[in-house]
Amino acid sequence: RMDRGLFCENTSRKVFLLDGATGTELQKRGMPAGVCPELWAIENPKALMGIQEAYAGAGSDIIYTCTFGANRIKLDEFGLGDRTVEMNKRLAQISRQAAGGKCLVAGDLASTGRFLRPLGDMAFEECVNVYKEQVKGLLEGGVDMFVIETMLDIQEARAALIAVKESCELPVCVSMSFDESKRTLTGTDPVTALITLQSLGADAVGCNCSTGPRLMLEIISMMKPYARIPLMAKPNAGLPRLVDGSTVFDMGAEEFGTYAEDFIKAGVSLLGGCCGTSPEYIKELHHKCSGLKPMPVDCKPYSALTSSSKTAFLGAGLPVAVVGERINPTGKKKLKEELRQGLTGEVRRLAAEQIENGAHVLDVNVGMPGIDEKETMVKLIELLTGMAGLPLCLDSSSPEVLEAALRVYPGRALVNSISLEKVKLERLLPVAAKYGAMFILLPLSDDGVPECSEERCGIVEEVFREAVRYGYRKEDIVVDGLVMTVSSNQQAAMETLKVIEWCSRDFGCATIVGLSNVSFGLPERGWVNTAFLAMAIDRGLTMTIANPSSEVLMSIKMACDVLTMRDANSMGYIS
Ligand code: HCS
Repeated sequence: RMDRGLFCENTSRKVFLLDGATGTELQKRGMPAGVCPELWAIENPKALMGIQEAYAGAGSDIIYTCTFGANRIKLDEFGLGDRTVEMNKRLAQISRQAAGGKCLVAGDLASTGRFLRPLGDMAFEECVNVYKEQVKGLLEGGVDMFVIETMLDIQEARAALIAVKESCELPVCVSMSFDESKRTLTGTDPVTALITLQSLGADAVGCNCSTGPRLMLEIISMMKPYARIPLMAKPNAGLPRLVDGSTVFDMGAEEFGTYAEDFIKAGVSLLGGCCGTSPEYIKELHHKCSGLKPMPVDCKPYSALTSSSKTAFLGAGLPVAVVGERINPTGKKKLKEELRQGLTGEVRRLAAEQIENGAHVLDVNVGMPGIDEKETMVKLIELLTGMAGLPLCLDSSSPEVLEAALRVYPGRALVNSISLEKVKLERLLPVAAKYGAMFILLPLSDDGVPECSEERCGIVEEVFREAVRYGYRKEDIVVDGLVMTVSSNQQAAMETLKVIEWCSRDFGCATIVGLSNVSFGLPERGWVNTAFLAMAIDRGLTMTIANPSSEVLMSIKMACDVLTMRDANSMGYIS
């Protein structure tokens, strides 16, 4: 079986050839329309073995099990749901036999055909469990690795990825399908899909089916600058056409093969074919790829959060991102009352208002007595991902709440927050890391908040050292400058500014600051807060957690973006 480290090493040294189509090849070998393909393959093992042996012979390094529709939900359509484990096991065994030790066998997972909440009615955990059952059968059948393919919905892809990762240590690749608008059916663009799945721990990401090679090349080129992992592509044999009720793929093997070099130059390390391709196409790829090496992983450090439909890049040279702080019951009577009653009108209103006023990320905090925080958090995430499209900042100090939130959040979230406090490091950090979230680092410890900047910077380094053990990089963290009240300590603002400057210029990570503490006890607090924001932006601040409905604050922020060269051609300011 393949080991994840080895997979990464091998795919950086050599282009891995995948197989070609299974479904359209089974049809050529007599599989009638309307039957369950997986059952037909089990009952006609020679047909399946013939296809897979031909792929191995043509040069495929990895063949996929014929289990595309072998999850319980799909098999139930044929009354076969109860045979899920047994069928997956058998189909994996057939592929093992066909591979004959010449190539690897990837256990194939694909869509259930149902939509997850909030688009549909399937609960996230139900979906994870459906995939876990299939994974169990495939593992029993002896697969070397997994591939999750033709995914149309990022949330379903996440569920399948989590199912594999919670079941075994084998490498797992995820391949999405994008249409001509370069989005998945449920609206995810290629970069967002890549960043989301890569941070969740996929070993390779890419695309298959739907388009022919030409459009797929563009999609791969979009992903490449952000890919820290190998990219994969499995295009169809051209764009499908409907002729007399059946689907026809026009591109011949020779023409298909002419794209091989372009794919490799665009950054693909795993290349094969999808619907309409055959062993002949793989032979062409094999021929064209011989002597070609994959492009190196060449991705500059970047900080990014995603929702299911967009990526928010953060960092030097980009406008300061505003994290809307309003979805937090502290001091909000109406919100508290509604949350207690299980109502969401006020949350919707606060979200809409913040989006309208230019928030880039929404913070969600539901920590208050008298409610089930976990249940409320999950409910609000489903609500907000349905309406907002903005990345979320998940704000809870409970590891259980955080894990439930990160599981259902359909992108790469920002966790608020992790400090040097023992419980945070031991309980929150592993959870944030498991889901690949970015996190806000609070420079405080069990002894409290140090007043001087040097001590705070020391804490940043200490927390970061711990985070590195979980795979974190500097670009994955956002340090909170932690401002205290100037009216009780005149040094407070300046010390925070020093932390921000040190992080951006010396340590090299993103920063955030909340504003309201600084002015506590002073008159005309808005002016003090806004002046402080402007000063922090000058020191390199990346984000602020604030109320985007404050006009003065947003106006000064946009003016600062112009003055600090973060707003190209002043476009944000003008509009
Ligand atoms: N591996 C599957 C993908 C279908 S989109 C097949 O049939 O080739």
